[in-house]
Amino acid sequence: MNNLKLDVADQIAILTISRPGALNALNSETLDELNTVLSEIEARDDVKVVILTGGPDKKDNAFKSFVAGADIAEMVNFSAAEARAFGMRAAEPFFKLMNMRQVTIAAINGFALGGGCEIAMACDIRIASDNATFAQPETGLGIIPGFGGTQRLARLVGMGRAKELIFTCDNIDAAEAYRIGLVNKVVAKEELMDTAKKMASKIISKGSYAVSIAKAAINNGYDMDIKNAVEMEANLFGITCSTHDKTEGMSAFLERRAADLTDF
Ligand code: CO8
Repeated sequence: MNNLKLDVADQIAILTISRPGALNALNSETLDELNTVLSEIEARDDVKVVILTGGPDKKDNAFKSFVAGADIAEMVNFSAAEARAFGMRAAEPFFKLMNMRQVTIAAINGFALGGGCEIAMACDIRIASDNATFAQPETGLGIIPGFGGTQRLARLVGMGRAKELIFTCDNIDAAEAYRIGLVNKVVAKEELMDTAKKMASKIISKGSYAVSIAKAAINNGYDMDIKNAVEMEANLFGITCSTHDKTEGMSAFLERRAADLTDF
């Protein structure tokens, strides 16, 4: 991979977007690499959580950007058809982040602008460093958020705030992103990766198959009417009741011992 780095340890995959000369902006090659590597990760039983983050900048090697957006130099001459294809090229890996059986955490270590904010929103959980900046600057470039931003931002922070951010292109800092519900947590930048890994380890300590089924239940039910959604949940609950982990987890509780949860 030219633009991604993958490190796996302790059942956690750290996936680093690394385009040091472009503040990790997403070009076609990066999106394709992301699509491939996410499929490979989903097939691995030794990875339970994926942490997505940004690599250092080339100028001073400092971690100042998560992802500074889609690659403007690539987009500048797009025809309407090429732009649509580019949007769909991102949609596939973004849906993988959202729906893969592993939990995905965005560790946002700086600029999360345009497509950077959008890829973070495709993850299950967002943790930001206190130097992170968020914005949807697209309308200032004469385009709209095209990597799912008009849809996912409204779902996360509500329609009014999403419209304000998209219409004004305002930058917001990590504290404001937390206040409006765009991120789950804000920590000092030195603590970002440790915090993300600690959360990952806590998630891994639970029943991994149950976590992945809970993720599917939340995602699938979100856009359903409540009656069908609760029925779908009951069906998935039934599936979790047929697992080794359910027998082991409940027996361990009754026998006052630690559970050995192994399903995935
Ligand atoms: N694309 C390409 N290159 C970029 C991008 C980007 N999004 N952001 C930064 N770079 C490059 C710069 O051109 C520069 O390259 P070089 O050194 O060769 O000139 C290098 O990264 C460093 O950037 P700066 O010198 O500008 O660094 P500063 O610290 O001065 O500024 C900023 C940092 C404020 C982040 C600034 O770089 C900036 O404003 N970047 C653009 C942010 C932006 O507008 N992002 C949104 C892009 S549009 C988008 O994401 C649309 C998504 C949906 C597309 C759907 C298509 C269908």
